[in-house]
Amino acid sequence: MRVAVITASLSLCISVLAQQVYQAQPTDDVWYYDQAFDPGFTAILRVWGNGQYAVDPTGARPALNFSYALAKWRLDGIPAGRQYQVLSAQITVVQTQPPGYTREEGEQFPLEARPLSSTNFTETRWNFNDPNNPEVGSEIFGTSRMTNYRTDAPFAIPIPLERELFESYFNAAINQNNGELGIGFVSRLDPGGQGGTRFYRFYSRNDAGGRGPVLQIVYRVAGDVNGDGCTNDTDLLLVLFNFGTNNAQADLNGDGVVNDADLLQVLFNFGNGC
Ligand SMILES: [Ca+2]
Ligand SMILES: [Ca+2]
Ligand SMILES: [Ca+2]
Repeated sequence: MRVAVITASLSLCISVLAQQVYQAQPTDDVWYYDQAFDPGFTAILRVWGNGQYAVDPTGARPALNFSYALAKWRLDGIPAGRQYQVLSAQITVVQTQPPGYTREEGEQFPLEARPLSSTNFTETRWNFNDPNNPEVGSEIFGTSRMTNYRTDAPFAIPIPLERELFESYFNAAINQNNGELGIGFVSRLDPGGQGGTRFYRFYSRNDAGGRGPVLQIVYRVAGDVNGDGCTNDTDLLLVLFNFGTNNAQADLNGDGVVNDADLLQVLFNFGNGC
């Protein structure tokens, strides 16, 4: 009887804010290209590659055969000093009308979201020749989907991010980079074959219509079942009391069942955020 009462009261607080959602446009985005006009404040970012590579393999700055877009976000409202579990993450950009590529070309040569070596840039002080400009990493967090492709209107390009790849980058941004997270947009798509018009053109944060890139992250404090920001014995009990059920909040790894894998997540993160 006593256990039943405790279980009921724990279940009541289980639904409170366990998962949180961050969603925002970048604080800065720039068109990284040697001939870029108004790179910090252009309303349209442009990305292309050489058909084989998305990032110049010589390590040179993007010019002629390559064009990148850089963006950085400030992860406001997510406290440092704890580890987070990323449940899902996605960047959505909006392609201008009309696209310079077919749906098939978009699928074959997707837009890629990659890490940046630093967030040491701003659109107001952007200088193509600055030796400290960020480098685009080799890891690919996610590639674009052409599900909304159309030629008669701008369309949203979702770039779902690989949860496990992105999670450590997200944690590093919060705990080691003052909450700043940088993303490089690149693609292998080669404009050459289409008279120079076949490349990604998507709105920047400076678009008057507000159609700039949006980063959405669903996250929670790792191991924190009840969402109070601390992983402790309360969370342990919630997993134990829901053991064998499909309780969504206690199912920390999201595989549809509360079992020892979820218990281990609490134990490995015990004390996190407390
Ligand atoms: Ca910008
Ligand atoms: Ca907790
Ligand atoms: Ca589970």
